[in-house]
Amino acid sequence: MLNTTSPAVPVVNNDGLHIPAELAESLSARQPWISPKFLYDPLGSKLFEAICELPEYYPTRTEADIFDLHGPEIARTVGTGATLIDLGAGNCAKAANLFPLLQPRQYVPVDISAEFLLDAVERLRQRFRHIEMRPLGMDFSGSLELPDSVREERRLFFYPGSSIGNFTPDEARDFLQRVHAQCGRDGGLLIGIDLAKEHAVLDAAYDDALGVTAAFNLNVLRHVNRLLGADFDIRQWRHRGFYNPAQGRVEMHLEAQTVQQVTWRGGSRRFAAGEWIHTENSYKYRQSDAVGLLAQAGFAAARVWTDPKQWFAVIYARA
Ligand code: AVJ
Repeated sequence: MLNTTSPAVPVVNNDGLHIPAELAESLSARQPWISPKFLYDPLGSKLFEAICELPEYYPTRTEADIFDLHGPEIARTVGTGATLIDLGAGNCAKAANLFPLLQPRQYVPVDISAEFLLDAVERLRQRFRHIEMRPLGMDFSGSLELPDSVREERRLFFYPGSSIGNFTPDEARDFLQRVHAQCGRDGGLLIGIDLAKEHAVLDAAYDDALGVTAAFNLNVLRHVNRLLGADFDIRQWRHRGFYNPAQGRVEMHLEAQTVQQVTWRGGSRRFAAGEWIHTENSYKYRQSDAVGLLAQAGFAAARVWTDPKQWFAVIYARA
């Protein structure tokens, strides 16, 4: 858990590995990779906010349209007065838009980007004084242990934006199982999942004309430089973002533009010109597969809402 109250405590992820050790290991692998959770330092979270404004990046807009169109029906389905646990809350904007409809009793936004989250919650507290807010700065990708301060009554997990796409389908099932285990008896999960679509739409969404996604991806190297004391030269790397049809996922990579030696605390590696570091997967699901995944994770009957183009699905799965 990333401890937000005592920064002197070494940051440990949920495999019990210290984050620098986890990073050094993945950078030293035969096929080097960096977990997408490291995209979210304070600047990375802001760059992701900017991505959500891009014309090419349809998921945020499409999901918001679904909530605009079906909000009242969604609220009737999930009920009001819940403990709303927002996984990967970021700027908390998606949940805040639903507050008037869902009227949560307690709001628990969770995000690895703790500093960014706490800023957002400060502003939210001014707007919604009657909702009890318990922000948690933690990495929930490995385990999902919630402190006792999180109410156990009527837990509604909220996992919007297709963040589930960062997991492989197997990992996603395991993760959803852990969410299910935390739901309690009359809880549930409201999740946004990006659907399979025309490849050109996906390619543009993850390699936009302005280069915001490129900046978002490259920024991970700045974050790694700080976390690991590494000396990545950002100018020597190039963003790659595209749909991989064989895997059913968008992939982001960073491509070395020249041969280079990168050094960090306790290690170093030579990258060949043209070598790639894999930084993100974003799986796209067919609606039936998304519903099947929730069932495999132990959830009961699901309700699905989509947009007219069927680009995105909002699903409520009862525990
Ligand atoms: C936050 C993981 C849902 O996969 O679309 C946006 C992250 N990466 N552009 C996604 C992202 C590149 C986003 N998620």
